[in-house]
Amino acid sequence: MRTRTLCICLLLAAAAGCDDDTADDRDASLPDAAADRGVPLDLMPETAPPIDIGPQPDAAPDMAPDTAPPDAAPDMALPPAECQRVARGYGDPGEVDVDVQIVAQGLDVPWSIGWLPGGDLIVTERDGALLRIDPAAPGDRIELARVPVNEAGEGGLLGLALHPDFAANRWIYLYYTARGPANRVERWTLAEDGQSAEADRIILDDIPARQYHNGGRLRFGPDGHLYVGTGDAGSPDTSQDTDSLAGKILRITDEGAIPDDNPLPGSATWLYGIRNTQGFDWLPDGRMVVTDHGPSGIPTEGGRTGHDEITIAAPGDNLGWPDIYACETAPDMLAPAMTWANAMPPGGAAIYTGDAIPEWRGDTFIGVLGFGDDIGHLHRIRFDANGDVVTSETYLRGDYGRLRDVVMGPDGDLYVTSSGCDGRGSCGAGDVILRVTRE
Ligand SMILES: [Ca+2]
Repeated sequence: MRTRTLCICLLLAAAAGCDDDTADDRDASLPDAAADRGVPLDLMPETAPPIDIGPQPDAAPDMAPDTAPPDAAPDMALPPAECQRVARGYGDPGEVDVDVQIVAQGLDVPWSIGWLPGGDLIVTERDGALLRIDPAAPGDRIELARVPVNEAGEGGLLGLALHPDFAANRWIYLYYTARGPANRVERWTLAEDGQSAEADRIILDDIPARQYHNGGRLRFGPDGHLYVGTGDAGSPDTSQDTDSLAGKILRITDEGAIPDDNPLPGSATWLYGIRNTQGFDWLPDGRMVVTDHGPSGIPTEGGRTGHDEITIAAPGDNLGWPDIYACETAPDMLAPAMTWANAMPPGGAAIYTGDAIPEWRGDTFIGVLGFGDDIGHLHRIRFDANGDVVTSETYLRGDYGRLRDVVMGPDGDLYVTSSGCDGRGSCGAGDVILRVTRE
C-alpha cells in the first residue's frame, strides 16, 4: 500500500508559508485555529515542510459511469454543471497505460512551452531564459533571449504564446513580472536566423503583481484573440473589480486593444472572480475550461483552505472569488464543475485532441503542482455534454514531482513540464519536458 505524504500547511505562528501557488493542503474540515496568527502575505516563506499524517484513503468522488464523449454540441443555455466536491484525495489511478518519454531535461522551471515551425520547442524558464530546444538533440539548446524579469516568489518569465500567424510575422508573446513589480505582456520577434529574439513592444502592462498570485498563462483562442490569465496578486477584492486587470481572464487583440465584442463593453475582462489561474483551454462549443487555485488559509482569504477548482465558463462569467469558494453558490456567480478539499494546485490545462489515445479525446488534462513530490500528477477529467464530471483520474502521480504546463504538441501527443526547481519540490538534475503517449 502506498503511503502518501500530505502536506499540512498549518500557518503555525510565524512559520505560515503555504505553497501559495497552490491552495492549502489542509482538509477544509480542520479548524482554522492558526489562521488568525498568520503573517502578512509578503512575509510568508514560500514553503513549509510537509507533515506526514500517514496513509490516507483516496476516496474517489461519487461519479456516474464513464461514458462516451459528447457527440453533439451542448446547449449554451443549459444550467451550470453540478459542482462535485472531492472530500479527500484526488481520484483513481488512470486506466490507460501510458508511455512517457523525456524530451528535454536539465531545465530550470520550464513554465510554458510551444513549438516553432519545424518542430523545435520554445520554452520559457522562470528566471528569464527563452530557450529553443531541438527534441532530437535536446542537449543543443539555444538561449534566444534573456528577458529582464523580476523573479521573486511566483513571478518571473511565465507564459508564452506564438501568434497564430507566426510563420509570417515571427511574433512571440511573453508574460513576465517586470520591476515595479508589475506583470506585463510583451511581444518579441524571433530573428530570421532563428538564433535569437528581441523585444518588439509592450502589449499590456501594469497587471498587478506580487510575490504570489501572478497568473501568467497566455493563449491565443480559436477566435485569434489573445487570452491572458492573471492572479489577484494578494488583493482578493480586485478579482471582482472588472476595471482591474487582476484576477481575470482577459481578452485582447494581438496589438493589445480591447475587442468590440468583449462581454463588458470597453473592458478587457473575459472572465472574472478568479484567484490565480495558470491554465485554460476551449471546449469545442466555445466554452472555456478554467483552472483556479483555492485559498491558503491566510487571514485576507478568511482562513479558507483547499478547494482548487476547475470550471466551465462562458464569456462574462463571474467565477466567484473571493465571495464564494468550493461549491458555494451566489446569484450571478458560477460554482466550479469540480473542486478538491485537499490541495490539488493546478498549473496548465489542455484538452486532448490527439489520436494516440482515443479514450482521452475531448478530455481535460491538468498539470498538478502539489506541495511535496507525491501530490504532483497529470489529472484527467471527462465532462459530459452538460459539463458534469464523469471521469476524474490521475496519471504519473509522484513520478516526476510537480507538473506545470500541459500542451498538445503538433504531433498530436500531450506534453507536460515539471516544476521541481521552483523551490517547492525536488530539483534533482533539473526539470524535464515529457511526451505522454500510449504505451
Ligand atoms: Ca470559483
